[in-house]
Amino acid sequence: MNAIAAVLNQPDGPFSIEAVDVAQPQAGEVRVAIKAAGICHTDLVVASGAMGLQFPAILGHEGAGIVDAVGEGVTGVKPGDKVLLTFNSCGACKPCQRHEPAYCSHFVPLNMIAARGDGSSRVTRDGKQISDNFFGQSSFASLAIANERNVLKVDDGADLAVLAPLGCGIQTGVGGVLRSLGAKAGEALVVLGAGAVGLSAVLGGQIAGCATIIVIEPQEGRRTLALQLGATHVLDGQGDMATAVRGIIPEGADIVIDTSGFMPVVVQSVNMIANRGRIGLLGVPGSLDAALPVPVVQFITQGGTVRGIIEGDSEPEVFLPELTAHHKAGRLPIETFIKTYRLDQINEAIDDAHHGKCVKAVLLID
Ligand code: CXF
Ligand code: ZN
Repeated sequence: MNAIAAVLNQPDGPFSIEAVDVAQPQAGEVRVAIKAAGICHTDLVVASGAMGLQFPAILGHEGAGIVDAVGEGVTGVKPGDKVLLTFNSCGACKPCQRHEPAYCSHFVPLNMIAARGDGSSRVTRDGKQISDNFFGQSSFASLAIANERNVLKVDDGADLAVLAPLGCGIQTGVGGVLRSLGAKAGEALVVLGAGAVGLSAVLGGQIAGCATIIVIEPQEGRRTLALQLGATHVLDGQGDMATAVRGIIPEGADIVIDTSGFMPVVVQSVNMIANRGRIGLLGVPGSLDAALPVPVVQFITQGGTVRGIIEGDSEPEVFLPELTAHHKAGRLPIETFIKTYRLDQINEAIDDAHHGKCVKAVLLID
């Protein structure tokens, strides 16, 4: 046994800390000694088994650590390098060639399944395979196998406990506003939901210079955080939100970004936008049947846009360095909403997240 991992043995857990063996990296792979790993809502959705996860499994897709070994042909990183891990992509399909790896034609099998096409796993427990390769990492473990494409070298002085969530939640929120929806100075932004992704969207709005940033969020503590991070107005989500938004910005919002997946509020977004307004959907609803009815004539008249967003349209090798630079310059104070736990406190961290006691939980591994 050369590692410990938070192993999920059955749907919805609990996770149990167990000794495992993590193989040497193969060609193109990078083995990383994980030091920190954020917990993202997607980990919990997949943990439920709803996406067909094979148990036992190791999840985690906001890992950060130190390169321990590299496989044949890897030239971008070397043992000892500090790295952030992010989503995986094939690099060969049309979206990847267009520098849109978040829309890789193989995104689902490479990220959401915790398996490899050939049925192999790099992690075993008592000689039996454990599902790994979740988002090309499975980083709720002290050692993880990633790929050269989904690791990014950072400065030796980087604080991995703070930067780990850049690899998914933070780039999704900031990138959703800056990259996917192209926020510009002076625009009016509405953010639905003030979890880690929503608060990151607020920070994206700040970076863009949005004149108005309205956050709609039922939890008071999160509304307070949103105001501290740059929201100009907050609403609690009760009643007609489109009327409330137009009470603040009569012409409507240039951008509405949904991070909540909570359809009773999301459906109101079509009445919140100004002419040529853009609606971005990135919060995943609880049901596959969730739908957004668009009043077509009104939408045509408005010249509105509605689009889905994955990972904030990130091209990790370009956007993650931009985000680390924003953090270094004080424009991305994400530590204000990160709470750290030891890996063996993973179940407590998830419980805290469910009960609104933390916004972004990050697990630390010695
Ligand atoms: C996910 C959200 C659901 C679609 C795929 C990407 N993002 C990360 O957690
Ligand atoms: Zn995620």
